[in-house]
Amino acid sequence: MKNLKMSSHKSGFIAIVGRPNVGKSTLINQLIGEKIAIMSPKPQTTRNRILGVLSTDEYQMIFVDTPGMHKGRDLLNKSIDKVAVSSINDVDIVLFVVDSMKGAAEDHIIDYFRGIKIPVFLVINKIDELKNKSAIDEIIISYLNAYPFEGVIPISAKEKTHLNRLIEMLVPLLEEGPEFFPADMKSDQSEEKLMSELIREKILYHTEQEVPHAVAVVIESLVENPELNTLDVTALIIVERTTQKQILIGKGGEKIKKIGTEARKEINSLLNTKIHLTLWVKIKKDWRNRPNDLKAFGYGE
Ligand SMILES: Nc1nc2c(ncn2[C@@H]2O[C@H](COP(=O)(O)OP(=O)(O)O)[C@@H](O)[C@H]2O)c(=O)[nH]1
Ligand SMILES: [Mg+2]
Repeated sequence: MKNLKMSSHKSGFIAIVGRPNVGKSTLINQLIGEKIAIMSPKPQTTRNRILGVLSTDEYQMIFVDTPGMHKGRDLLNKSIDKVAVSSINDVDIVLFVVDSMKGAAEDHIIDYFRGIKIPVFLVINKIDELKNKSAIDEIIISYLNAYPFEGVIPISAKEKTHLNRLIEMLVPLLEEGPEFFPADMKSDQSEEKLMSELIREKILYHTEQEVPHAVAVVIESLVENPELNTLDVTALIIVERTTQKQILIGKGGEKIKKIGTEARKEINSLLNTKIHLTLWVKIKKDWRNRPNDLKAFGYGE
């Protein structure tokens, strides 16, 4: 039976690449129908590669959300950039996402495509924000002059506009292949990683300037509490300096409390488990430049 299914089943890996903030994580979440990647208006929200799996009887699309490509200075940024670039080399199709509000072609990312032989689609996101719809034509022309894209599609990831069309456009390019993941699996992220990412997302929303970049979150312990039927989660928030710790904690502990409440609510509903969340803030000087710290906090290989 399995062989019969294999013979007509199609599958493929599809990388979602582009500058920070264009909506890559929003797109993968909407395509999968579940929040697997955190999103925020801050650049560098996504630091790791995340897989999102879309399964039907006929095919399986494995989307790869990547950190935005940019030139970083510290070791964390270099590691993030490496993740983004190497993910293009391991996939069957690339979706190059751009922001419709930002206008013309982005050359340095397009340069990465010149060396690869796989189809690259241009996905123009955030069209819900465009007042002048004919502006799209100009954007398309400028990009097509820069690179021979396999196809072009304007979308709004936020409002799910044209996402079905995007999927239909990809189906014919899938090749015969197995189910790489169980049909009910939506992401390769562990629940632990997802929890730490959701906490980091709330921190990104409530802090400014250098703080979001200086933060890492690790889950220190997970203990089931059978009496209350809860999961007791303790997470460490790592920052680089005392001032950052003070900002995170806030006056009278107000900010950290807010972050904790928002994170707990979302983890509760996402994992369908009642959790009790304890947050600790810890200073680890210059962790973004220390290979061992990077590894311990879940970055790099
Ligand atoms: N108006 C609008 N905003 C969007 C859309 N897609 C994403 N965004 C917003 O753009 C910001 C960055 O999104 P995110 O998915 O984190 O971008 P990434 O850095 O490329 O992964 C967030 O504030 C999103 O809410 C869209 O289709 N329309
Ligand atoms: Mg992202």
